[in-house]
Amino acid sequence: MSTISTARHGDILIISSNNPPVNALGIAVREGLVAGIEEADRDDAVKAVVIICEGQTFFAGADITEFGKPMQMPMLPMVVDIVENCTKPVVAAIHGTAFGGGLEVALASHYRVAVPNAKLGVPEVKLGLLPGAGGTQRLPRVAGVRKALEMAATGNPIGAKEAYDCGLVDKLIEGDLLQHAVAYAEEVKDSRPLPKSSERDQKLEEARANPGLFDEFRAANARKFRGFDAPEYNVRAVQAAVDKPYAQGVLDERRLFMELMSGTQAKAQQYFFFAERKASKIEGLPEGTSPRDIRKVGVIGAGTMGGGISMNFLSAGIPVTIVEMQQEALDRGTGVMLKNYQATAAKGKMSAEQVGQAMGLLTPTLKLEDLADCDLVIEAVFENMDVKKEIFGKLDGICKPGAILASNTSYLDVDEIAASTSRPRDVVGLHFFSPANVMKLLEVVRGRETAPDVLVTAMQLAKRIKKVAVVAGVTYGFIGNRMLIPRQTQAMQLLLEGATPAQVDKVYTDFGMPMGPFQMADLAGVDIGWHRDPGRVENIRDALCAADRWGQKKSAGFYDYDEKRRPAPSPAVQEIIEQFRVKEGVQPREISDQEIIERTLYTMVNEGAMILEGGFAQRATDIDVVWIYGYGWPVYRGGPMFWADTEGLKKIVEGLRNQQERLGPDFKLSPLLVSKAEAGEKLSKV
Ligand code: 3H9
Repeated sequence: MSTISTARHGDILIISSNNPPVNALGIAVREGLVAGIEEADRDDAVKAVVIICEGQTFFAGADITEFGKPMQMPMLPMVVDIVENCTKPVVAAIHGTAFGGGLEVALASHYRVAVPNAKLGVPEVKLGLLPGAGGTQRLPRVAGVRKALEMAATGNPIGAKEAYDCGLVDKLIEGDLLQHAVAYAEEVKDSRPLPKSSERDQKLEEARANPGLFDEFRAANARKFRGFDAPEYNVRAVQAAVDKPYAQGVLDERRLFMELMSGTQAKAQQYFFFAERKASKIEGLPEGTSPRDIRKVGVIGAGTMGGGISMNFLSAGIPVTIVEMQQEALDRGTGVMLKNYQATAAKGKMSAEQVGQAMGLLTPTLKLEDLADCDLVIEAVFENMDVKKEIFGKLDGICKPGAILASNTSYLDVDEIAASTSRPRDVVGLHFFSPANVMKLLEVVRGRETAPDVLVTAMQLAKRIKKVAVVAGVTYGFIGNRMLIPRQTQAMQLLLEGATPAQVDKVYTDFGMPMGPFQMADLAGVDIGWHRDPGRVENIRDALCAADRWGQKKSAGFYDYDEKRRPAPSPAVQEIIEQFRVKEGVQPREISDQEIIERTLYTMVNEGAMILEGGFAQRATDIDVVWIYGYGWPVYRGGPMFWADTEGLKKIVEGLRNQQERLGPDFKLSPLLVSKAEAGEKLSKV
């Protein structure tokens, strides 16, 4: 069956695309569209055209897999011009997602009709790009400059109703889309002149009268756009639509598009697009493995983690039984959950009714036995192997056969936990990241004996609760936290040798991270994992904890905090650091930013390579997904493995070798990293 087919409905020509999964505008679609429009132009019997797509969606954009390959004619900008210049009225019939190049085809059509649940957007900015087929010039002319700016620079789509309200959609269709689109085409078939988006000017007037609008938009979004190239390019392209004639604006758009396309950020963001989608694919599963049915979930522990984890399921409409040991802790935990929901409702992101519905699915209890009918139980108590083993031993006796028993441990050996049950095949790690109701990442820890269907269930469930799941092997800290260890160790060591927390953290924020290692420690709690003996002070961290400097929660950690939680360098911390220098006989020296990068980021890359070597991650892209979704690695740097490739593996190995002595006797270079560097290969391809 051909990708694009045409059919007649009386005097209306229907051009229909069938290019699963998302009707991307690959070469066959582009050729077919042109042929369809030519057919309409040629044939006097055709009075109007409907462009429609089969399957899940209208064209979801250019075919991203073609990027970076030699361009094939006709290119999309030519195709949309051909659509707009068709001598018969063209109606775009939209369902699903009219995204990117897809919306550009719709904008070039003379009319747009859409079903109410359709979404329209130009998400190119999320791929480090801008709409490059006239979208930045036509969208402001059709939807208005403010709307176009917002859509192009953020990449967020709008719903069909909003699109109708701003003039982007001419008619909302209830019922059969094709039938109504054909009827609409009949209505407009004799209407002339044809409304060409590129010729419309009226909606640009407001912005022409208010040239400050663009700088206001930049200022209002400065934080969100920090570090990214593409949002500013999108703003400039939309500005060109206002400042210049259409023909000139299109040339500006093309130039800006090509500049972005050739940059590293676009490559990183496109790499990440595919990395994220690859993460859900599990290697080595028997064919046809089907998931278990999860209708009811149990969560043990109503603390910050347990509460956050529960909210994910409640929000997805899955009932949760939550267990605590004391009534007071149970009440506190469920109270926090309700408050969190209410805060979301106050922001208008949830209705009071939805809050009621979610909380109505929650059953708080003090009895572990109440988990007997749960299909999945997630343990979220504190990190102590003995406690976890005891709980899993009890669950083994309580839970129904086939129930999945999961631990939310962030470091501990899932195999050892599994061995405390008689059903290790049903045990899996589900490592949520804090705050668990917000963070998108889920590490699914595959134990030695974890059954394939348990793994499949976990990955599918992650989708249901809107998480991005990555499979990790059993190793201390799994993927993310294991890589954090050398980074935190070296960051602490750098303090001793002469750096300040602020200097180290600034290297990270300049790099594009939301915070550095010490800001992160203060946020998470400096006391996490502390032995709790103020008399035992063996390192800077112990000293901070002993001095009650546990981080933001105590308004003191590596920084001092004011009542608005704004950090300031702390003389007390500096004194503690100096005491340790004296104690260990360390002479402070000037530390360069490059050394901070080599000792904390290069070591992370090295650890990532060792994780790959050990088979604890399925692929390098998974490591990058973990760091982008779990730790705020800037997506425009593509994750630590991708970044290492852009930095150059030879340079990384050299940097690590230069630092070898300072990295200490336990530091080992990853043989995989070295061999890739020597062979001139890439790490992110593993
Ligand atoms: C553009 O248009 C540039 C132009 O302005 C200018 C050009 C000159 N191409 O996400 P899913 C694959 S840039 C190729 O899991 P969902 C995807 O990899 C483009 N492949 O489904 C996956 O493959 P696999 C602007 C694509 O239902 C499969 O489709 N457009 C493309 O959760 C299913 O994807 C965008 O950025 C593509 N454009 O979500 C839209 N899109 O099964 C990007 C998807 O092998 N796409 N695939 O893993 C999306 O946002 C979502 O895919 C969508 C569906 C919402 C459409």
